[in-house]
Amino acid sequence: MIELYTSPTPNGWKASITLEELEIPYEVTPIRLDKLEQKEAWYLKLNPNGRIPVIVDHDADDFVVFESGAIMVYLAEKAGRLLGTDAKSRSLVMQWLMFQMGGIGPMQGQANVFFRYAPEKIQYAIDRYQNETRRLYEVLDRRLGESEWLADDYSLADIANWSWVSIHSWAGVETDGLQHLNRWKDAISERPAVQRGRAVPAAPERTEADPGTGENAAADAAKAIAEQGSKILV
Ligand SMILES: N[C@@H](CCC(=O)N[C@@H](CS)C(=O)NCC(=O)O)C(=O)O
Repeated sequence: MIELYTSPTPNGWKASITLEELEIPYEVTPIRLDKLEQKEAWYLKLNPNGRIPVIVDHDADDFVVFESGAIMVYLAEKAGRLLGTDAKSRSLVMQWLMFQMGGIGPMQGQANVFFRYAPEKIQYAIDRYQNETRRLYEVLDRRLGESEWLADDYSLADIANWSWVSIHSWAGVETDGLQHLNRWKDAISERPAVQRGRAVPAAPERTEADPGTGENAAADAAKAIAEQGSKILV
C-alpha cells in the first residue's frame, strides 16, 4: 500500500492522478498547508523540504519519496507504464517532465504568488512571471501541434504539465489562441482517472471552530506560509 501525503494543489494532483492512472491502491493523508502541517517536525522527517507531496511505500520497507517528479517516476517504474518503452521514448517523457519541473511549475507558481497573494502589488514581477508562463505554454502548444501527446504516447509528461495548465486562470494566464494546447487540455480533462486524481484530497469538513480550507484554501495557505516564513528553517 502506498500512503500519499498531499493537498489540493498541482504538485499534489501530479501524484494522485499518476496513482489513479496506474491503478495503484493508495491511502491519502491530507496535509493542511494553511496550518503549516508541512513544516512540522514529523513531516520534515519525510520531506526535509517541508512541502507536499510525499509518498511512503509500505510494501517496500516504508520507503519514502519526496519531489513530485521523483514520485511519478517511482510509481511508473513500479507499474511499468506511463514512462516510455525504449530509451528514446523514455527520454522524451523525461524531457517534457523536466520541462514542467524546471519551467512551468516554478514560473506559474511565482505568477500565483505575485498575482494572487503578495501583500504588495509589484507589476514588474506579475508581468515577468505571467509572460514567462505564457511563453512556456506556447512551447507546449508548438509541440502539441506536431504530436498528440508531449512524448510518443500519453505519459507522466502529460499528467505533470496538465496539472499546472489546468489552473492557468488562477495565475492570471490565459490560453487563448493556443489551439493545440487547448485540444490536449480538454482531452486529458475527460479522462476518468484524471478526474478522480484531481479530486484528491477531499475537502476537509468545516466547523465553526475550524472553518477549514475552501475557495480560499490556496490564499490562506500562502498567507500562513508568508507570515511564518521567517521562522521556518527550510
Ligand atoms: N519541487 C517540489 C515542489 C513542491 C511544492 O512546492 N509544493 C507546494 C504545493 S504545490 C507546497 O507544499 N507548498 C507549501 C509550502 O511552500 O510550504 C515538488 O515538485 O514536489
